[in-house]
Amino acid sequence: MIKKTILLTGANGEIGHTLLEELTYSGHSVVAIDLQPLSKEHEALCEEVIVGNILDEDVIRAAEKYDINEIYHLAALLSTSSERNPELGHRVNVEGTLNFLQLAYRVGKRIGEAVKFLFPSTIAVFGIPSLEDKIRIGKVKEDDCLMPMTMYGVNKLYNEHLGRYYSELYKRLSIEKETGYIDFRGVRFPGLISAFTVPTGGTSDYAPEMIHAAAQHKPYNCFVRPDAQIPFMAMPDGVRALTELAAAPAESLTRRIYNIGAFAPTASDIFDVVRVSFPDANIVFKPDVNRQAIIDSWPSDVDDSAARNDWGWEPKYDLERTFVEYLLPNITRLYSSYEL
Ligand code: AKB
Repeated sequence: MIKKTILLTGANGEIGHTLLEELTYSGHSVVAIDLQPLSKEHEALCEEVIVGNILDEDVIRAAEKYDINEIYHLAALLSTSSERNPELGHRVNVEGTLNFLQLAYRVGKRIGEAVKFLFPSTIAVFGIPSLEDKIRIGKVKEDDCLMPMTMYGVNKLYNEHLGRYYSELYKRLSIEKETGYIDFRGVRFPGLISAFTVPTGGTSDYAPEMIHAAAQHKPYNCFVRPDAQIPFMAMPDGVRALTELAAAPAESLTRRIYNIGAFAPTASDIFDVVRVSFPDANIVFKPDVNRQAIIDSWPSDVDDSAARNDWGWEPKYDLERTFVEYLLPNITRLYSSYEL
């Protein structure tokens, strides 16, 4: 294995923790960025932790001194948070990404090789006008229904184009060769479910919130209808998707952005599985009209055949395996250690 230097933004977030562990256990050197300091255990895994805002030039400068081979740019303001503060969402999601694309370009030029830029995009880039259409359309392909209904979806779709632009077209009118310094690749994540962290500010949060509340014997008001349906994925599969896409030979890739799927339960399917493990779970469906509308605009599932064909994507966890093998053992241990 060749040891790489990897820059990880949003290291303290939902995906960040698991990805940091995975990258460092695989022997790579990780420079982490987050608004908040990392736990002592996570900090110990890193070459350096830069605590600060991705919009701050000092933060960019501190990261740029490293000869970075790969960037996993996870820092973002999720869909509900961006909908509550669209201008802030735009600044964090678009200006933040632009900062790191420019950093990747400068580092790539300095070290003379393309910096791989791994980008977590989202099913929020899709926008379906009505529930009838959602049912009729079923699984969406990458280029279908790209009419996002949230600031977050708009930002992420634009970032996908920025990544393509910086990889293929940036400064194309200059005399010197200026492309080839960034190799941008991304997956469109469905809702992610982690045993260790509960996301903040997303709209797919009802699934992880329901599960974590039940495991802590806390009541939970689910903010979507029982029939609400979008795709979900267990965190280990999500992290593996990013690292497998990073490792894929460039010749095998036919696109820069891929759909990835795993399972597509309704909220009531999740409720049923939760109740098997936690029969006393106190979950009530109290739909919030606005958050429900966001979920209704996202597809019920994705067609991920391009990822399967090009780089062998295959989820290991369906809903049942996510519960039985990943969530239950870890979540029970997590909350029983809190009770000690
Ligand atoms: C959100 O709900 O905003 C995210 C997403 C689906 O991208 N989890």
